Amino acid sequence: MRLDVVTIFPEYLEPLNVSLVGKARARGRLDVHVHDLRRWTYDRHHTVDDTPYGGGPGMVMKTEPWGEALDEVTAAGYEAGAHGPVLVVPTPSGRPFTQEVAVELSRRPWLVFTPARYEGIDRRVTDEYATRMPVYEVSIGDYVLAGGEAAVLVITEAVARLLPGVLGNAESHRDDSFAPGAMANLLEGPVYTKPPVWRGHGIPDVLLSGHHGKIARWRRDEALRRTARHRPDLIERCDPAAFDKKDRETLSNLGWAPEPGGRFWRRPDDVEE
Ligand code: 6GU
Repeated sequence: MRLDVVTIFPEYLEPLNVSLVGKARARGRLDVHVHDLRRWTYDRHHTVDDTPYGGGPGMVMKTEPWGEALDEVTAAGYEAGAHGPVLVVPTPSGRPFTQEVAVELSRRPWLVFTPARYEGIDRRVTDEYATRMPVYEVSIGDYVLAGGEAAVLVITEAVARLLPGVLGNAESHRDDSFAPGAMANLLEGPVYTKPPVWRGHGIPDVLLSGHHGKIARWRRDEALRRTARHRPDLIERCDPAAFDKKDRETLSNLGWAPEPGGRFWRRPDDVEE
């Protein structure tokens, strides 16, 4: 997979050299190119932004540097043999970046990122490139960052670990909390390793029982408990067919009940814990 990132802070992308993404690069699974947007400015101050039409606070990133940068970066990629580019535009007004989007992006051969600072990029830039390639405008969560660079790191890590031969173990992401179809999209419960007692804290006996069925059931109940507490929306969104008899019993013990229609489970407000 080829990645191009155009940014006014190339040094912000340094973490792409370490850890999992760095290893993916070293193994030749990822070919990363970071470009300084200011290379495509020609005034003394290397201006990349200007005041917004219609007034208002903040600055907007100008069309020309982005246009020239993206033309040159895509041309260089094609010349190097890349094909099928996708433009990934990190923005708080994008659609939510989910595991599903990560899986989709991991199947593309070439991602071009345009992290913006200020109030974002002049709309005409995305409109222009949307005539040439798919455009993904994505947000990594309901909060506002000063720029899209951190989002590029997040997206790249989520995508890189899905590339064949990067994680080492193909099983490793099958039961990711948000993998499509995973454990009915439950959060994962707690995990433990040696020593068996640490500062007086033991581990649940069942994990030492050697009884695989009981262990699997315990893990499932812990996942249900954790999801019900931290992400009740995931429980409500679940197809009830994804819950077996014991799941229903566990949810009921946690204060959840099936709706009359049977389609959704909802936690009554008056239940503790
Ligand atoms: Cl992708 N960019 C910025 N600037 N803020 C964000 C975001 C992206 N996702 C959530 N907040």
